[in-house]
Amino acid sequence: MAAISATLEATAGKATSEACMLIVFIGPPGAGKGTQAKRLLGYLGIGHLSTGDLLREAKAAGTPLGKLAAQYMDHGRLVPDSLVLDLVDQKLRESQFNKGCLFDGFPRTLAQGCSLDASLAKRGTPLTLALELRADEEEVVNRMLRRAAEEGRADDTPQTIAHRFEVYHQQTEPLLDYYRFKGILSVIDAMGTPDEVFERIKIAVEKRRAK
Ligand code: B4P
Repeated sequence: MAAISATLEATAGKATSEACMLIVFIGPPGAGKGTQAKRLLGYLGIGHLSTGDLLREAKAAGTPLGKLAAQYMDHGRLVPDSLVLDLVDQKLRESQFNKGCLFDGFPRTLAQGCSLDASLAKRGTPLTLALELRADEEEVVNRMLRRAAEEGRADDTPQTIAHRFEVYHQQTEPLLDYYRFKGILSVIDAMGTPDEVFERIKIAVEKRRAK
């Protein structure tokens, strides 16, 4: 946590002098966070920080952190906050985040959300928007089972998917009230084609920009 603050403080001058968009994507597994992130990044030209991607890269590279993370991910559990926060800190050192960041799949617990807010408060650039991607459980389970058939991702088995939903309801959903209370939550209907969902996201982003 202290390390994240130091990193963000180091880039504070640059970030505060420009319109800095800091957006969080929250949604159940398979809601399309990664899919929509790619589209939104092209639209806004800000940096992308996906903790899921970072953890999968660490796992594929066989780093000590990756090996440890795999023990949680492969069973549909959240990787411990301390590991995730260290990873985020390292990534945020990159200059691609000076103009803003799309946090994809992070934060996923209230503790992660509070750590992020404390860091952002120090550099005077609070989160701009939290986007909740809301989709029917049956639909997203089918999406992940299709992905399992196409990509063979280790955590896309029916049993693990069920556990990831439990974890989402218990540990991640409380963040929605947290952001609602702060007045920055926007709920996006994530049913429909990726293009339809993206149109809704663009409207929410532009509404926020206009404020
Ligand atoms: P993530 O990588 O964040 O993945 P996800 O929740 O499974 O998927 P996402 O919502 O991004 O769905 P996607 O676009 O891929 O997390 C994986 C694991 O990493 C976690 O379970 C946890 O163990 C660990 N982890 C990550 N972040 C963490 C953190 N902060 N703290 C602790 N642990 C953490 O879409 C899914 C599929 O649907 C794709 O195949 C896509 O092509 C398809 N699809 C998407 N939108 C569609 C649409 N509109 N219509 C039809 N198909 C669609």
